[in-house]
Amino acid sequence: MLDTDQGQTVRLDDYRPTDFLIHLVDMTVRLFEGRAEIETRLTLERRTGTAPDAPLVLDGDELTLERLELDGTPVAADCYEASPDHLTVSGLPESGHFTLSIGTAIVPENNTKLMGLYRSNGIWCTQCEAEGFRRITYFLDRPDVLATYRVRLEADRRAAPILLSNGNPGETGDLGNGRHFAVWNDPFPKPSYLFALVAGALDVLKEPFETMSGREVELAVYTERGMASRATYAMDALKRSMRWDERRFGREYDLDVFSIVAISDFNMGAMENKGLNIFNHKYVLLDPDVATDGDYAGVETVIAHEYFHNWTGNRITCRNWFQLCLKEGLTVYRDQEFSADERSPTVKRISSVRTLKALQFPEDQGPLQHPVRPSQYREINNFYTATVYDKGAEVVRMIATVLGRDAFRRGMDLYFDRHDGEAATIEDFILCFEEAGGVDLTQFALWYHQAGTPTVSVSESYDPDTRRLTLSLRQELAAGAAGTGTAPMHIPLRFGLVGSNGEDMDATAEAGAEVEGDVIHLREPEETVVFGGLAERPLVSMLRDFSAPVTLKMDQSEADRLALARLDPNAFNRWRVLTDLIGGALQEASRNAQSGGQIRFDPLITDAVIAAAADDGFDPSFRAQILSLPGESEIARMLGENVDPDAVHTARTLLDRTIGEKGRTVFERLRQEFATGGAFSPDAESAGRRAISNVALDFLSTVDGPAAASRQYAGARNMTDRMAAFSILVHRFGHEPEARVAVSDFFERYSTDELVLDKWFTIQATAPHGETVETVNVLMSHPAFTLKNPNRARTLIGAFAAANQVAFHRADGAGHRFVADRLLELDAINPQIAARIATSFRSWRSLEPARRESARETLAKLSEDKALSVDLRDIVDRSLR
Ligand code: B3K
Ligand code: ZN
Repeated sequence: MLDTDQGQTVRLDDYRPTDFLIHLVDMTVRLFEGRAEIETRLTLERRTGTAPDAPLVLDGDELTLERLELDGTPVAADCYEASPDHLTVSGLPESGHFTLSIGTAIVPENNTKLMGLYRSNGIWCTQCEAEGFRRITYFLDRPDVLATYRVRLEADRRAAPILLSNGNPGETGDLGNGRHFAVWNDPFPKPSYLFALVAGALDVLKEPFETMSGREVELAVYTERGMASRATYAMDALKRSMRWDERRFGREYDLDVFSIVAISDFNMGAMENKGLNIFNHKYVLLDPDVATDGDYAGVETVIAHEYFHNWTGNRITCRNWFQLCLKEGLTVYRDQEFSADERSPTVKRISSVRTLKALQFPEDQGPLQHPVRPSQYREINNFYTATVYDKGAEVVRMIATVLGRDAFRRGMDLYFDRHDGEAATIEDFILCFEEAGGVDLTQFALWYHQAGTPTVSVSESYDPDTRRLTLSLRQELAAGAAGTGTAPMHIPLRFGLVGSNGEDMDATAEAGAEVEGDVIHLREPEETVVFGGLAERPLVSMLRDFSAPVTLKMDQSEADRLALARLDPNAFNRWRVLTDLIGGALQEASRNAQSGGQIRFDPLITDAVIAAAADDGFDPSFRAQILSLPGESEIARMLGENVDPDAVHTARTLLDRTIGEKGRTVFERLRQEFATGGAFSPDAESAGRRAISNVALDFLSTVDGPAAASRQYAGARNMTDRMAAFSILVHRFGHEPEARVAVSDFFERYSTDELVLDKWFTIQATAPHGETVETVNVLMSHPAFTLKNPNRARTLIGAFAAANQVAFHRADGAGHRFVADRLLELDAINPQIAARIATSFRSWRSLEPARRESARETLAKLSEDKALSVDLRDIVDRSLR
């Protein structure tokens, strides 16, 4: 029996199907102030081959049983046992269908974990993934139990005029006493984690959508009162997502209605419940006055992601939670492809790779390392990680690279055909691509099973006499915390050989590793490839579009890299090569700052960055990416050991100033050309113009001081420009009066808008000074702050720990202790959020000795606390491992 209640380890090898099948779930939920009564009538059947006397063991979590009937008759006391965690029923029929009616009662108002049924600003709502349904009723709460649902909701009409659940709407009516009811039927068998209900006084934006086969669907976005006008972009993104999935993957929507509900207290971004997606309101509500371009892009991505789950996750779900990447990695891949098509593919790829490197690489290279498909866990909620999501998406992308676009699509079609209505596995998924592409993916599948970031080293030699280029390739995978294997992987390396005219040269692979079009398939620990017929020595452009999630080590001269930065026809690689050069320079500068040495930056590198920014041949959004230099955490990750965040900060600040000084005229021109004045439009091109104008302002401020940022702050006509200026003022000029004025002005302007206040907290929490520890401590007592709201906790404490290296790792340990104390407070309220924030300690071993010791002590002290939740203990103990 799978059981995580006590936090024991759950193992993939222990998986076995349930003894019973659940065919139909017929629920009645009666909502009252301070109480919810749930009656669940399950139609069950013993699975063929199961022992005739095997009891039914249902999962619960903090439940009390109020009533239990078998086929309409109360179950005798000696035939069942009920505890908060389990309901065990024996003496059940050996064969045929039978019904079990279970009564439970809960208090949604007291549910601060926000798992199961809870209330947010008066609205009843649910979150069941991964194991929240068992907090509502006793159930076989695991993803391989698929049932159809009929749900009847009853509530006071004034408190909850809107009553929603999964599927299609059924009967509605009056119950007298001011109460009413609504019935919902979901014909698609689904696991319990996709169950949802919402009840409350909500506003709605509705629009029709005609699917590709001509079916009418009613789309609805529900918001808290007065907020529906902020849902228009979300609605637009939803329609574009639906159309795109039809076009790109042939996937059509399948119910009569599709609803999104925006909620203010939510543990994550959003949830793909069948036909009734529930969202953190941050990913629905937008308005140019309160939302930045980043917020618009985020809404588009999350709306698409949750919608795409309807096929990858819901119609085909996961056999067990070890298969989480089957839905998450694949759905991230799909949403990335959508955004690439809707916006600029290169810029989208750059931003996905930045995310991967910022979040997944440190995870893969530290104590929280685990394979894309883990084989054991203590708390499944701690496995909704960058590895499962983002590296999972990279693995799917590599399958597409290995197969090519057409065969990949055939593989997806086969997957949808073959597994629709099933709970599938990674093996099922891979097999579809092996069949569709006629390829053997046995070695490739190691990407799912081996943790860690492989290093690929490349050296080159060109022989002008034979006109041959030899590439020597080596792959290495270090043994890491996960203890998975280190066997050589199948690594697809997209490449180009660039001539001095800036065009890719035609070359024939004459010997060595398999080369297919522009992809080298590296399979052995060491391989060479020989290319012939090259009239001149080419510039080797390797790992184009980041075709594999590896660390690339190129034995390439600075001159070649700088030439590639100018010439490479692959724009992604132009960005990468420049970023690598800058990254190298920042590492050296940080080491020098740490040892008291002199810091100087190679002018060839800084000039190359400025030249790329000035190049009108590129989109503004691409140029803004070039100018977004590696951040302090990224530099720390590249350094890998003995990190002193103060030294990193010094180096980074000096680089900004150096580029600001040298690039001054370029930045002034960019400001003139791209500073936006007209009406706000959220499209990618306009966003790109704002991005480059604001990054130019940032560089200019390093030289000219805060005046221009202050002016932009005061006169801004949209939140993107205002936030950019606000961030410059607080982060670069925190001790100047201009910053203090902006901090109080910002609060006054937006004091009634939670989502904007989140930005106010984050900007202050991420100010890179040691004193920010004290500032954040003071902000904890601000009337607008509460640990109970996950967004607030994340934007103050979470942002401080994740994005403020200098203060979080303050030399005297105050940052570590402050976060640890907050984690304990938060753990008592909402363990999932506490565990998530605690992952910021994950790279503690790479700190310099004094800070490392402070982090270790802090973690060790946390670990001694007997009262830690399973969630937080799991992260703390693994981090110490
Ligand atoms: N599937 C949800 C995440 C659930 C997290 C549970 N701890 C949202 C998503 O990935 O689409
Ligand atoms: Zn997802």
